[in-house]
Amino acid sequence: MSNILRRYKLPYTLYNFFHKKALVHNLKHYKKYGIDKTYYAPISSEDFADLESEPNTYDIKDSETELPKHADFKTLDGKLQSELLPWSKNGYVILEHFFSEKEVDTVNSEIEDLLAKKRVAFSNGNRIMFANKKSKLINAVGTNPKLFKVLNLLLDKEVELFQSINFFEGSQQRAHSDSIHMTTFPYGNLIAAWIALEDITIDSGPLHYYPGSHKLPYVLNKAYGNDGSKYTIGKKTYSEYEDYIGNLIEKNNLEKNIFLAKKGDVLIWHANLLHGGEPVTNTESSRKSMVFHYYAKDAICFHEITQRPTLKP
Ligand SMILES: O=C(O)CCC(=O)C(=O)O
Repeated sequence: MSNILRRYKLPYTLYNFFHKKALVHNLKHYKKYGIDKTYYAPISSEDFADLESEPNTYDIKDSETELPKHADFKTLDGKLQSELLPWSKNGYVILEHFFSEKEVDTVNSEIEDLLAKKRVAFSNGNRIMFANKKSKLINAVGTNPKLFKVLNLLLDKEVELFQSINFFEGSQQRAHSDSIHMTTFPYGNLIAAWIALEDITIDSGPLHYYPGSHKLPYVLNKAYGNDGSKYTIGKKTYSEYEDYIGNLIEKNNLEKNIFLAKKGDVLIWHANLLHGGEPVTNTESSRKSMVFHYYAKDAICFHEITQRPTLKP
């Protein structure tokens, strides 16, 4: 699609019209929130401007004191329990050695194999999207029962795997919140699990994140003047969004943490936690990692920038 056409909602709407099966998931939630919309119509935060967004449990209650009361929490081992407690305060948790070296090695060989067989390919420069749809093994890692239990606990609701992204190199992405890409209503019904597929070095463009940034207001189209019109999506470029976030970080004096993960470590982040990738200072270095994004099952799912409802498998 040409860049001019990309700004119009009509081509997306037509595409959506022919993908009903992947889009009907929103309909029952539209009804619940009194939104009068077809499965193929554009959708953005503008549609919820008059509605109150219901916060998730640990956005209003402190996970430190409340999680231990949960029956599923009590089934986890002590190390994992203590790793989950600061969720409300920090907006992320780190699970050290969650996956064994052997499990990670099978993922790395599977990705190599998928690439060799041309079942997956790099897109957006340096990432492999949706390998979970091509590989039972990758899908099984993303739906690992212990990981699922943790994600369900942190959101206090049932989640479903949406996508995987694999990297061989650092993303070098500037800080952003996933809620601009994979948006939900109520807000905050997305959660991500990032897995180190090797020991990560400082020069390879490690993941970075801003503890506590999930408590800032959600930055959606309106905040950075990207509303668009009845027929068009917003005009702002993605780097204008990133500049807005950069200013927000500065204004709020947010501290940046760099995740020098060990192979098999997992970092789970909140839908609104600001994160990105450090610059790669050694171009010879690899940074093998895989991130899974999950939606809560009971939310409306869409892509705020392009105002498209999410296509679900
Ligand atoms: O792995 C990275 O460097 C960033 C990944 C990321 O931003 C994301 O998956 O949302």
